[in-house]
Amino acid sequence: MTRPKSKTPAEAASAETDAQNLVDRMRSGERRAIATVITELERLSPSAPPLLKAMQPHLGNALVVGFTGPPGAGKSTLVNSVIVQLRAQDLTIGVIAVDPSSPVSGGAILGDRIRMTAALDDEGVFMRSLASRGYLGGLSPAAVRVIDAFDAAGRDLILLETVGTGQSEIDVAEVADVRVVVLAPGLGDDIQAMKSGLLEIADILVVNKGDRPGAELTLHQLIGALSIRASSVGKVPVLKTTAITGEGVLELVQAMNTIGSDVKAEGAAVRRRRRARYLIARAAADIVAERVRHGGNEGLDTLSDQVLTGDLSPEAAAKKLLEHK
Ligand SMILES: Nc1nc2c(ncn2[C@@H]2O[C@H](COP(=O)(O)OP(=O)(O)OP(=O)(O)O)[C@@H](O)[C@H]2O)c(=O)[nH]1
Ligand SMILES: [Mg+2]
Repeated sequence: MTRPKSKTPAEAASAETDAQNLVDRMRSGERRAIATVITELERLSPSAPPLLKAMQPHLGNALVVGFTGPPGAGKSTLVNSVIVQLRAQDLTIGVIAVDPSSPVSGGAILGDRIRMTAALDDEGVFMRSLASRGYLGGLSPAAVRVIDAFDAAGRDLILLETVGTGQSEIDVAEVADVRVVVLAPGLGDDIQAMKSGLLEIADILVVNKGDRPGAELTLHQLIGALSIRASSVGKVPVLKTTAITGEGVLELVQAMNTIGSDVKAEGAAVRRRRRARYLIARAAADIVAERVRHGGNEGLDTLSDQVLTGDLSPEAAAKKLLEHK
């Protein structure tokens, strides 16, 4: 294998200038520049480090709003309605849809394009779909880099859609400034949500498909479920929307703004640190998975034997594995 040659100082300087130019063009609203930056960051290409460096002074202004919930609850349709409202206020938006591969709607990126029609032909909206494969339906570290690209491009809001199953809801909780949990009447989603911990992470709870029978019932069940949690009473708005008509969406946007301004008051550093912390946790998990996968690791073999013989608990072995350099 040939090692990549390290850059000469002249090459490094020119890479820095190129990155700076690209970031400047992105900040002036040039769509092709945004697309290029996102692609380079997603791939972690050689130009990614200078780009990240050039983006640094411009990070921390955008509000990241995560939309999560069961497949087919109407997240994409709702995001589309939210975009319409935000555009009426002249705010610029970046949208990240993590391809859910949902069996309900087919989960295709194409489907999102159809439902997010507000994003088409509008200079103020830039949409990017990402695959979640390989991340247990969760968010990939690439999604965080796309958030940074939109942030550096000066977008006011970044809307992030993920399916709330397993890992992804936790990921959304970690990287989003405001977490909107979207449910719909029927299908027992409400009960499932309570079990799966979706309620735990919600800053705003939405019962979408308000036009469907059972919407009121679901709304009251949720308010009931929240009232058991003293910490959530009066803090988590429970709203009803009909994404296909836009009903209730203005109230949702108002709630997003109210919570968003509280979060923004924490300062950009707090929010960016949260994103960095998530990336570190993800990288750490990858390192551990890699160590475990690689058989023939002497330390791991010894630990496995000790667990087998009962000399070590799996938890104690895991701690030792983490200490192992
Ligand atoms: N009746 C009714 N249907 C809706 C509403 N919102 C969305 N839908 C429909 O519900 C279906 C699923 O909507 P999506 O927006 O794709 O749902 P999603 O949560 O993004 O789905 P996944 O991304 O696959 O998890 C579509 O057929 C929508 O037209 C609503 O307010 N009322
Ligand atoms: Mg969707």
